[in-house]
Order: sequence, then C-alpha cells, then structure tokens
Amino acid sequence: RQAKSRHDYQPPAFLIPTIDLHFELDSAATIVSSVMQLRRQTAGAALKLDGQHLKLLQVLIDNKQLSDAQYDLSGESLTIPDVPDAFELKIVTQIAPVENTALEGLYMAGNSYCTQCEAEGFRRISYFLDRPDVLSEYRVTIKAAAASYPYLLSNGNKIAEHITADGSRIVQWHDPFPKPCYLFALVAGDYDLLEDNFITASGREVALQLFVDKGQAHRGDFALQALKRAMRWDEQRFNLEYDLDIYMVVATDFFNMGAMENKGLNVFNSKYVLAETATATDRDYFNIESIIGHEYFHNWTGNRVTCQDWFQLSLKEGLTVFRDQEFSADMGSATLCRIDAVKLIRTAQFAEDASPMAHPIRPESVLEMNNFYTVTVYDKGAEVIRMLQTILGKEGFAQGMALYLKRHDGQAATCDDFIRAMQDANRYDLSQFALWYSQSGTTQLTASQQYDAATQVLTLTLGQSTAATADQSVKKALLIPVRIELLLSGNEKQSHLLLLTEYDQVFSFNNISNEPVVVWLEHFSAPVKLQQQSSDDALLHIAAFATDGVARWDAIQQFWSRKVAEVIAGKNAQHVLPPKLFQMMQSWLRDPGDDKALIAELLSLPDFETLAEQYEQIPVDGILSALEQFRQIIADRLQSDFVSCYQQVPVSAYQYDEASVGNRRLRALCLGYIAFQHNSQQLLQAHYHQADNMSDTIAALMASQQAQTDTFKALLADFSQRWNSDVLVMDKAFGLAATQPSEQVFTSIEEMQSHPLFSWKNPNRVRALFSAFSMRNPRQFHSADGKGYQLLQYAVAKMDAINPQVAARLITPLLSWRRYDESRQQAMRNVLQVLADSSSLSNDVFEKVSRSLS
Ligand code: B3K
Ligand code: ZN
Repeated sequence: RQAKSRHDYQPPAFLIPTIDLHFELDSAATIVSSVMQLRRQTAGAALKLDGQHLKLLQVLIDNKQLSDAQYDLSGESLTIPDVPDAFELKIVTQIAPVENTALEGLYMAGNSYCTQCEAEGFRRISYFLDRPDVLSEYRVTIKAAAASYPYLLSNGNKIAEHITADGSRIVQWHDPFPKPCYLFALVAGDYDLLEDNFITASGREVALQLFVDKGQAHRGDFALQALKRAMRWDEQRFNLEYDLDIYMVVATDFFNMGAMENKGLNVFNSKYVLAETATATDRDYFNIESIIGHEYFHNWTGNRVTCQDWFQLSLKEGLTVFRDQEFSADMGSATLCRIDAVKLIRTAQFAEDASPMAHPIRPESVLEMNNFYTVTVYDKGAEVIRMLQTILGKEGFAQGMALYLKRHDGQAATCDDFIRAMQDANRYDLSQFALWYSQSGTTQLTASQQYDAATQVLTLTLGQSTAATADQSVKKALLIPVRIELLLSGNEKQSHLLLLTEYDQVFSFNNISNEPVVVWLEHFSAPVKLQQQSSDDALLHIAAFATDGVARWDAIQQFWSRKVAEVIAGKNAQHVLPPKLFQMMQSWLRDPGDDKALIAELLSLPDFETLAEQYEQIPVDGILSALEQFRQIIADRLQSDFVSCYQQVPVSAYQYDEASVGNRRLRALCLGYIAFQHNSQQLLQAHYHQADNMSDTIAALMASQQAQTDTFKALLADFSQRWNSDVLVMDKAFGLAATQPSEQVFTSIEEMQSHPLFSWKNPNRVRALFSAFSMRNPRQFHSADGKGYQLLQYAVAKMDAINPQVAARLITPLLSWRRYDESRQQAMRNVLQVLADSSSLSNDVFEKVSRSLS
C-alpha cells in the first residue's frame, strides 16, 4: 500500500475539457458510456485513467475500437500508452449499484439511485482522470424505466426530457460550469418535491427544488427557508450570488456523511434536511440551517474555485466551515455558536492532534483520502481562517476573499494562493502566519501579568510551545492573535489584540490606574491550550463580568477543570468549592435575564472529553468520579433554585427562535440537576408527557438517563414504541440506548441490533448506535474489563467489509490507546491487534490501525 505525498504533485498529463456521459440505469448492470475530448499537456506521457470495480466493455479512440493489446488494464487503472495530442476517447463500462455498499460512486439508496464522488468515487463510475485539477464541461443523459423513476437528475440545467415508446424516460442535463469529477452527481427516483424560488440581488430568478422521500414533504420546509436565508446572507456578507437558474437538494437516508455540494444538485443526509416540531430538536434545526448553508457556500468556495489536489482540502473546507459558522452566528445566538465550535476543537480536534493520526490542516501524506475529512482539516482549518479575519479585520478579510475569488475563478487553487490573495489585498506579510498550514499539534500558551502601581504600567507576558506530534518533531513559533480584555475597577474595560510572534514576548500598557483582571484569549481567538496564572477568584470574576459571553463560559470551564484536577489529586470535592461559586450560580438561576442559553452553558460542567484533553495520561476514573461528585453537590446545594428556575422559565407552543431555544435549554439544564434528587420521577415523567416538541422529549429522556433513574427505562420503551417506524427518530432511540451510563448498555445495544429498522448497511443506524457508544459514553466504553473496546472492535470489523469509510471513522477512539492506564492500554491494543491481523482490511482502516500501532 502506497501513501501519497503532497510534494509529489504533478500537473495532469492530459486535460479533458468536455465529457458526455450516458447512463442506462439498472441496479445490477448499469451501462455507462463516456465520450471525452482529451488534450495532451505533457509530451510523451501515456494516458493513465483511474478506475475501480468497473467492468470494461469498450474503448474507442476517434471512433476506432482498441484491441486488448492497445491498452493495459491492471490494478486500478486503464493505461493507453500510445495516444494522439488531441482526440476523442469513448469508454463503455458496466457497474452494479446494488452491490455497492460502500456508498461511493453510483449506489442504491433504497429504491433510488444516488452518487457520491468526493473524494475519489468517480473512478467507480467510469475510467477518468479522477483528480480535482481536471475540470470538464458535463453533458449527462440518463435513461431509466419511466414509471419507477419520475425524476432523473444531474448537475446544471435540464435541456431535454422525453419518454420512449417502450416506457423509458430519457433526460438530458448540461452544466455550463467546468468542474472536477468529484462534483458530478446523478440521482434517480420517485420523490416528493417541494418548490420555491429566489430572486438574486441582481434580479435573476433561481428555481429551488427539494426532493424528499415520499410522505416526508411536510418536513422539508425549514430546510428550504434556510437555503433562502443562506443565499441572501452570502450576497450581503460577501457579495456572492448564485450562478445557475436552478438549485436542487435531494435528501437520502443512505449517506456516508452530512451532505455533498455537487454543482447545482446537493445530496443531503436526510437527518440534515427533514424537520418538524414533533421529531426534530433545536439542535437538529440548528444543524440543518448550518449544513444547508455550508453546502450552498461551497458553490463559490469549493466549486467555482476548487482544489488543486486533495492535500489542499482545507482550502475549501476550512473556509466553508468558517463561512457557515459566521452565517449561523448571524441567524441565531453568536455566543452559543462560538461555544459549540470551541467545544469541538477542545474535544475532538485536540484529541486528533495528540493522536497517531495528527496532521496539519494541509496534510503531508495520505493513504486513503477519505480519512482526511477530519476535525483538523475542517474545524481547525476554520479557526485558521477566523484568525486571519481577526488579524486583518472584517473589511480586510472580505477584500482578501474578493481578490482570491477574482483571481482564481474557474481554477483549481492551493492554500498558498489563498494566503497570497489575503496578503496582497491587505499588504500584510503573512509568511509566519502560513505556518498554521504546515504545522500540526496543539500549541500551549502561557500567560501571566505583572502590575506596577507606582508607574501604572501593566506588563503581560505570553509564551508559546508546541510539543512534538506523531508526524512532526520540530515546531516553530506561530503568529498567534490573542484578544484580551482588561477588567478594571469601577466597571472600566479595555480591549486589545496582541500578536504573539515569538516563543516568549512581553506587552506593556501604560496609564493603567489599577490592577486589572485579564481576560485572555477572548472569544477563543486562537485554537490553543491556555495556561494562565489567574486565581480562582479572578476566573469567577471573569465569569461574572467579562463582556464576551464566550469568555465568561470559558472562565468557568477553566475553573471547573482546576477543581477536577484538585479532586483527582486527593482533595475533598466539597471543600474545594468556594461559597462565591454557589452565590453566583444562584444569582444566575434567580435572575437568568435574556440570554438563557448562555446561562445554561454557564451552569454546565465541562464534559468528560474536554477534561480528558487536559491530561497526557487520561485519568478516566478520576475525571468521571470528580464530575459525578460535583454534579451531585451542585444538585443538592441549589436544589430549590433549580426547581424555581424550572418553574419560572416561560413555556410556550414550540417555535424555533433564539429566545425559545434559550428557554428550553435552561429548563432542560435545571431538569438535568433536579433528576439527581430521589423524588424527581414525577417531574421527569410530566416533562416527557407534556412535551409538544422533540427537544423537551429528549431533555426528559437524557435527564432521566444521566441520573440513572428507573424512569429512564420506561420512558425509552415508550419512546421507542411510539416511533418504531420512523427511522429518523429511532436513531435518537438508538443513541439513548447506547449512551446509558450503566452496564445495561451492553444488553440494550445487543437488543437494538435486532430492531427491524436497524441495518448494518445504513451508516446513520450504525453511527447512532456505535459512534454514540464509543464517543459519548466514556464510562462504559472505557469499562475496566475491556468489554467496551471489544464491542467497538466487533462493529469496526463487521463494518469494514460493508463500508470502509464508515468503519474507519468508528475506530477513532481506539487509536489513542497510549494515553490510558496500563490495563486499558493493554485491552485497547489487543483489539487493535486483532484488527491489524485481519487479512482483508480496507486501506481506510489499515492506515489508522497501522499508524496507531507503530
Ligand atoms: N465535501 C463533502 C465531504 C465529502 C467527504 C468525502 N469522504 C461535504 C462537505 O464538506 O460539505
Ligand atoms: Zn464542506
């Protein structure tokens, strides 16, 4: 198995300016014929096309059929040694969508046909130069039985449709924008169709079409409205208009990830499209809006300007995540959006950066590209873009974007191109900043302050260091934007942006009248770990008074993380908590004010995963036990305040808006603590039975689950019964079963596998059960007897034979085995070894297992 290196990039030896594709759909034997115009770029080179799982029927050059001797069909390519400089190539292949359980290329999604080509799925459809820097203009013809397939879709504009005498439907599409093959899409099926339209800023009308499974139309409206909001937002914020006359979105239950930005024809996982009050939580609504936005924003950042090679993935993904985050922040609570993003960096991304899979946001070496659609490339990538905006200012950043898009429209670009545009538009030297693209690992920031009352000078000292990672030993000093706020006496505040460029650096401020409390890294201005010398008191002061909600939340998180460490070190949980803390929490509960969602966050303990990342060796039992004790102490000490806050928060008929989301969130938080009282059963049941929406229903289930009450079993049974024929909701039931903190979880997971709706062939089901277990159930996943690890190994092995991409994602929590205690290390290593010994491992799983064991 051969990994590829970023430095080995070579431009393509041939270009393919146009391609004409014909599909005769058949679940077991689809015939694909592809007619391409080719143009040589490199003298003397043979033509080498990528292909996988294809049956080759015919190859013709300029209408002349090639004999077997004229080409070589070995491994995963078709090589034709001797070709002219400009010619027409026709290739006919046969494929079997029904056998395609990897869900890459053309596959069956229930009774429909669907494609997924990013990153390298097009090679499962036909022989092609399957790389993002080969851009072609597509014409696509699809033929299928008219009665069963009323909709035959592909990218761009529909140019013809007719039904033949023998009952076949034939539809033709043309996409005027040249694109790489990873953006090609085909969908065929019978759907419910929702239609709307959008008038662009320049007055063009765009038809919007949303295709959902039969009977689901009533769940599509929110996504359609979100799409219109995203289209408007991109015009207003970045001056970017949509370019085709039609924008289609198809929702399918069979999908490897969230969604896919195929030009003019997005394909979505149905869980990120379908929503109604009874079935979708506030979080679901949030995700739908942000992913609809994300895929739409790709039309410019990804499609109009695409990537030169897959090492540049963050060029489109980091940037587009940043764009969707900014969109979501404008649509709802900016503070909550940011807190969510920070949590993800502090859990999954920090973990990845400390794992055997550590890589820079622009990876250097890749075996299976699908393994690099990571939180590092996406979310740390988005943090890097955000830092650019912080450094250059919103206006400067927008100018850089405009220059980048103008320069590279219609091209396949690199991360360096992006940096260069930002640099040129702002006349700002970004050479040191560019290190963020090549350096992996999480930087430790140390911060301290000194105040001289006599001279009124405040001196702030910052230091940075980045430990070696699995992929890289030497680390340079990065350019780190550190936003700070000085909280002075008498409510006086000052904001500053410090640019740290050295390993150690001192910043002085004159005329500071008294010693301030310093808020470091306000709004999480850089994706680093902060070590500050501030006292507990200072942290609580920040939690109460900082301007930025994120900084307030951050301070209290840090406070808790210190307390957890103290308890692990042997201190008494009751004694480490100052009275001031409870006074503060009490005042929030008594007067939560307008931003109830933020108050709920301020009253939450950090989760296990966030705390774990503070330690090189993760003290699993210590963290869990400290958290449990603190939770019980808070629940007891503030019992009556939780009850009265719960009762005071207004309840009204369900609406998805910022204020109502905040109300539900705070009530759910209170319920979560109340559940730890013995007499909470009635309230939990009432909350569940009175709920008129899925958020409240789930709140009751989770509260009763976490507090390990008897009510949980009954509620989950009722819930599963009620929704037993609705896959979208059953996924929530699977998730609840899999995250029970008690040992019962093993039996429940066993039972759920024989639920009629569970299927190993559907990634959503598998993730709902097994990813939930391994990523959100630390107590049982890390069960001392190794049972949790064995369960995951069973799921990975089973899944690898069906869908390697999904299997490789499942395995993630096992890779960091070195960070656990001796006996857990042993148990995790054992199951990894069993996987490594299997003879039929996919590249996806092999790459991760081998990196982890080496
Ligand atoms: N670009 C796709 C992800 C493709 C993943 C391939 N394994 C979705 C997105 O980021 O918008
Ligand atoms: Zn994306």
